[in-house]
Amino acid sequence: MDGHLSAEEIEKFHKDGYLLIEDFLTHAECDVLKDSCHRVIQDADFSQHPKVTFDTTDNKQATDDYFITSGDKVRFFFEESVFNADGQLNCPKEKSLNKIGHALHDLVPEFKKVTFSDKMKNLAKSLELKKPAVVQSMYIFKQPNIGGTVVPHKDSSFLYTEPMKLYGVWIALEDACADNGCLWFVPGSHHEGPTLRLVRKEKDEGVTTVLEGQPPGNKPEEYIITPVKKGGLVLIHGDVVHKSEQNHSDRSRNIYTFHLFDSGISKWSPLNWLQPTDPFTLLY
Ligand SMILES: O=C(O)CCC(=O)C(=O)O
Repeated sequence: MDGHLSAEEIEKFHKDGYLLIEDFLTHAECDVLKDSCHRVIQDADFSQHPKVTFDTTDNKQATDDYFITSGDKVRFFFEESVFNADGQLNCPKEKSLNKIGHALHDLVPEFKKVTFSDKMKNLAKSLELKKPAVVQSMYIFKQPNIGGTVVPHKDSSFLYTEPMKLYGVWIALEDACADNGCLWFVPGSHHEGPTLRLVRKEKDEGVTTVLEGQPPGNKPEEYIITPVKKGGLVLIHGDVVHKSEQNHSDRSRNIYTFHLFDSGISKWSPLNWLQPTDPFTLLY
């Protein structure tokens, strides 16, 4: 796999708003990212760490300064259920995290290597992106049994560009199946823009964000389950509706994801929660 898409794959992506590419990374390449993430966690001191959780069902985190200023950092976000009443972790730290974000692609060499690889450049070239800029990256854990739901959403609700030229790259570092919380998509839902926007508001005491509008209202039967084997990549159009369920299994479902937009032909919204401190790094 060298990253180039066939004409059929490109057509399918434009029709459905998402595309599964099997075996994009080798198992060894996946393990390098998992090991690197493990090292980042082991090196972190969580004892004095802010207890910021990440739960897409309530959006509390998005008003938090720790979240809003995480665009150029490696920051840790916890699952809801991992703290005792005294604020201490009730499980090993590597089992407590919901995700790490949002600058792994810039700050951690192993993630940088995969993000800016020739394969990834070929993928973007297949989509004829003029000046793709990488805006954020995340490692999502979906911990065994407690890994939380990601509610139905379009990524464009959070990372808006005008016109919409946002793409998500989502790589399974372990098998993602029905029972450990794989992705579900509403094919074709990318033909309409978002009905919900997370909007940045400057206030006297700092920056906050507000959700404006309504989340997507698709019926359960419109969603197509998308299991992905370790190493598979899902290309996600910014406007396609997708979600994932809680992990009900004893197996984790670790993934690496990042987003890019075509800065050659679209503009980054000044209302996005994420604003570059330095110019976003270009893929090419
Ligand atoms: O990995 C997941 O469960 C959801 C990821 C997702 O929806 C996103 O990053 O937009």
